Amino acid sequence: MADIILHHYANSPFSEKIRLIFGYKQIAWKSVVIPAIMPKPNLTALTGGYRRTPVLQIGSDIYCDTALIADVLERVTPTPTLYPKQSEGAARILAQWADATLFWTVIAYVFQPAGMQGVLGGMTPEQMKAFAADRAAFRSTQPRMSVQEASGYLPLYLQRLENMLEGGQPYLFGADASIADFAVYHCLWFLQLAPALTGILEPTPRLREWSDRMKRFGHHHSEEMRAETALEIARSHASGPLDIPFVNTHGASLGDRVSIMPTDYGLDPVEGELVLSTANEFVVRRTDPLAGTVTVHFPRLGFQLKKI
Ligand SMILES: N[C@@H](CCC(=O)N[C@@H](CS)C(=O)NCC(=O)O)C(=O)O
Repeated sequence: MADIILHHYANSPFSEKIRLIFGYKQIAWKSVVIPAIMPKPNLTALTGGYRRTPVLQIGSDIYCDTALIADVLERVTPTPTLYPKQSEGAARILAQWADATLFWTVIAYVFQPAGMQGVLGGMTPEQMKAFAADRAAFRSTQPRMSVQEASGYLPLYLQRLENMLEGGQPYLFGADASIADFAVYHCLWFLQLAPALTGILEPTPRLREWSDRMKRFGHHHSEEMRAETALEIARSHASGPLDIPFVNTHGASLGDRVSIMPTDYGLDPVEGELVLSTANEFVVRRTDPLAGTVTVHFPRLGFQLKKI
């Protein structure tokens, strides 16, 4: 199999979710560091416009969104599993909540003056201005949560998570880690990049211990890769087999030209030829001057497909 390549940057919470899954599953990976703000020409050459972080690449297969990336890593290395049978449904639903609700609450809480130093501390005033402008456009499609609101919500959410650990079990759904642990973890990891704000975790000691336990999975072995090398790999590999049954809920057929984009924020559409639509995945093929012919995969949940 071709190398497993993660396009990411250090301070990205969703990237930390995937880096920690590499640690959990002991998957060796290549690391391509991408810019935190637009433009990201080498990344969008691979995806066709999708700019969110992270993106996974295996040969010329490009996987967008960490919900799908987690499923792909489960296929590549099934053990230890992210989806223990007895809790799979609940774990996936809790993960979806954490990736949306908990994530944006933590973001709103951290981006107050006392927290900003921790997460943006290394930036010059110009870089901070560019970052703020980029993110304002990026999330303009959703209502903005105030620090006051976030300060009220977050203790409640943390207490609910603490309650889940009350029986003394090591992970949210019992003896084994699941996708829910990784989705909740990346939010708390980001919060802890702002030491001035971590007092909010004081009333939840089990959650703090759980977070330390999660951190110990580490990131396993990675090697830096240049973006140009990743593009060369995309150009020189054919995509993997797509022999999964076709599920049509959009009136689009295989071979149609379609556009796919997220439904929440960062609404950059990706156009291509529909080559697969399964119960939980959309796949398009497109050709790019830098990346060659690539196959771009999206999860069905959280994405919108339109026939062009
Ligand atoms: N649902 C997406 C969310 C990804 C996301 O929001 N990532 C943030 C960074 S952690 C992002 O894209 N920020 C803007 C950027 O990096 O350009 C996923 O699970 O991958």
